Amino acid sequence: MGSLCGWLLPLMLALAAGAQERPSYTCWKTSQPLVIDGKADEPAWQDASPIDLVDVRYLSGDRYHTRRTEARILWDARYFYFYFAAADPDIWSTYEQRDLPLYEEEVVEIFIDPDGDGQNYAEVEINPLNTVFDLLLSKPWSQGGKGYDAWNPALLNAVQVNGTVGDAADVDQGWSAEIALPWAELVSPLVDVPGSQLLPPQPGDEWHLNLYRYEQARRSGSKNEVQASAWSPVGKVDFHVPERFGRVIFGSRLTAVAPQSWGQAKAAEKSPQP
Ligand SMILES: [Ca+2]
Ligand SMILES: [Ca+2]
Ligand SMILES: [Ca+2]
Repeated sequence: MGSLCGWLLPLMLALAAGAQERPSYTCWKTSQPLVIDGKADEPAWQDASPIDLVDVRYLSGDRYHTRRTEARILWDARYFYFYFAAADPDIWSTYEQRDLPLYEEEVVEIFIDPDGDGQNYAEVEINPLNTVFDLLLSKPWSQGGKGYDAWNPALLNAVQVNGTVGDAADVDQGWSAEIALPWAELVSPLVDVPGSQLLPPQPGDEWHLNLYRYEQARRSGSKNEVQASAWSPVGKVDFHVPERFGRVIFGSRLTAVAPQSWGQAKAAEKSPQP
């Protein structure tokens, strides 16, 4: 009995956590076109629910890094829109050509697995120099997946830097990124990303995705201190964990609804409101 409980109970808890305890987000449809300039000053962005990224390593979903990251998501008939705002006292990046390994430096990242099968997903990264790394994957690297960086969708992307990129002598405020991914670009002969999902999605459709950030505090003469953040934490510093992606439900209109972080969802389960 003891040995049975010893492995069965943790397994059941792990299965339950994987099946249920992931954040969800209602992604509202914007009726006004967005100006992709790296700024979220459009009314649609102001009404979209903010997501606070958490430390990717802790499944509790309630550990935050000192350099905070906020994200918002919107959609319309042509585009899937993402906005990140990253607090950062020392902004730096060096890569200026598409598909260089931006993840070695400072970057925000979007992973999209529309049908949630854990395979055939898209990865889009952008750094403070407005350089893009975009890739399709057949499945996670840990499962022998193949990556196709020949996928170069016609993104609209812009960043705003409140400070200077690459100057360690001054103190920066942070940087923001605004990205519009055309739905049509998810169709590729390289990898079947949409699967059975409709493009553009229909109101009520649910997709799986995650949002990440690498923030690297530079240390002279020693290894950088890395702060890795996620919308849905995965329990380790590995972003290729599609079974942990959060759930995005497409809404039909723009409205202000309080977002629910994963930590808040857990708290609500423990103490249901009357
Ligand atoms: Ca804008
Ligand atoms: Ca930094
Ligand atoms: Ca690419």
